[in-house]
Order: sequence, then structure tokens, then C-alpha cells
Amino acid sequence: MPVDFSGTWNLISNDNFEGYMVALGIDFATRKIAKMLKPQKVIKQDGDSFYIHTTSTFRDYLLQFKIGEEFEEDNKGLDNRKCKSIVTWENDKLVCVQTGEKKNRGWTHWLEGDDLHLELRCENQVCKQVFKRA
Ligand code: VL7
Repeated sequence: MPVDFSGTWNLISNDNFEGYMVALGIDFATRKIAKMLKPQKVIKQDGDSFYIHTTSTFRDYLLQFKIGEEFEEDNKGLDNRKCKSIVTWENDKLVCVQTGEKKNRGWTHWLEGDDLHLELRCENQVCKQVFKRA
């Protein structure tokens, strides 16, 4: 049985989000607002199909994908760059590789105790987020 990430999750910590945003080329004014946010994630996992809706008072981002199927990601409202993305299981971790203009771009989700963890990577920057069930 795979891990089930389904649920509603609230951000409780956000380490080096600033470095990650700088690596993505997000402008100063947007970063100032973005780093104050406490986003919520709603995840729906149905077999190989995932729905991950990240919401905040400023911007929302919806991602839907199937495990092992490459898709075009537009990152609309984030850095707005297009990339080719693919999400796979690595043991109990959900790993996304985002191939495009930015090197080493991707993210990994996993569960630790009652918490949802997310590592966001871009170039030489790693942002670490932790979420608790709402
Ligand atoms: C999504 C933000 C910084 C722009 C606004 C910040 C709004 C709320 O990709 C992500 O999650 C994956 C895994 O769960 C699913 O898509 C993280 C937030 C990354 C990057 C860009 C700052 C402006 C944050 C949407």
C-alpha cells in the first residue's frame, strides 16, 4: 500500500523560501509578500492520480498529474516558466523533476509522523517546508 498524502495541510515552517525564490528569479516586491504567507495544501490522491492545490491569500497554484506520466507545467502565478515535469515514487517519497531553463529544479514530498514534508529545489537552493493537518 502506498503512502496516502490526501488531506488538508497547513504550513508550519518554511526554511530558505527566500533563497528558493531568488533562484527562481522572483522579484523583491513579490518575495516580500510571498514570504509572509502561510499556504494551505489540499491533496487528493486516487491511485496514480494526484491533485495538489496550494492556496494562499495572494496566489493559488493547482497541479494535477499521474505518476510516471510527463506533463507540461506552466508554473502560472509562480515564476511563469514552462517546464516538463514528471512525478515518480522513490520508496515512500513522491519525487518531481521539473526539466526546463532552471537546473536541478524539482520537489519531494514525504510524510514524517503526522507531518507532511516538502523539499523544493532550484539550482543550488533548497527550501524545506513542513505542514500539519488542518
Ligand atoms: C508552490 C512558490 C515562488 C512565486 C507567490 C507565492 C505563492 C502559494 O510547487 C509547489 O508545490 C508542489 C508540491 O506540493 C505542487 O505544485 C510549491 C509554491 C512555490 C514559488 C514563486 C512567489 C509568489 C505560494 C501558491
